[in-house]
Amino acid sequence: MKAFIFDLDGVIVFTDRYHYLAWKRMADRIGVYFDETINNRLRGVSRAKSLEIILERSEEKRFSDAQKQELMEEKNSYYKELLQSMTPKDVDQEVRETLEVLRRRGYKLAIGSSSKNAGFILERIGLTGVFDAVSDGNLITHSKPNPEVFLKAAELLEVSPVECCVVEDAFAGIDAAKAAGMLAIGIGDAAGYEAADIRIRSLAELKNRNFGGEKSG
Ligand code: B16
Ligand code: MG
Repeated sequence: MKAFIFDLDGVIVFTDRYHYLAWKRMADRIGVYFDETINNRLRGVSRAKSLEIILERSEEKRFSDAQKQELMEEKNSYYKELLQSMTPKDVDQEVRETLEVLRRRGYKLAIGSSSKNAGFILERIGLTGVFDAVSDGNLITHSKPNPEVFLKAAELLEVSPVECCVVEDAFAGIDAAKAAGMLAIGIGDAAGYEAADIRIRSLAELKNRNFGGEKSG
């Protein structure tokens, strides 16, 4: 293995509460029922697909593309307002340490996230310089479980897909990693997903395993 590709939300940092609050504010404004159970279905899912899931509960069934675009922009502006409160303290020490150890061992590190706000979040939490590449929702046309976001990360890192380990919390992300021909490591929700090649409870476990390809000396 030569590289690790990390999903962002649910692996490096936890912004699902902010996604929930922002979608809830939008849904309340247009009078559509939305709760935390429905929110669980949005994990790792693109913004457009998330909106589709929320609008399943709407009495008004026909929304034009322009209206959907506006609703997504409304949610995103609430979400970005909430992201403003994030600081480097939102990253667990264990996460920082693990990234540092993997880097010292000679692995390349990338982000593979569906989010179009990945760059902004990395800036807020002070991790911008830690990754050799950021593949995110702005670079792709197909969301997870399509492998595009991870294949793009491998391309940016200039490594072959079979040399990459993906760390993911969403089932769709594990499916995407497998479809990319990469080693899929499940954490959080995905630690209970049998399609994952390896299941871990905390990122620190990565330090205790040998993935091959480590720098000697
Ligand atoms: P945005 P990940 C995903 O991030 C989130 O888990 C998912 O809830 C969100 O809808 C998606 O990003 C798109 O985010 O609206 O910021 O573009 O887990 O792939 O890092
Ligand atoms: Mg995720």
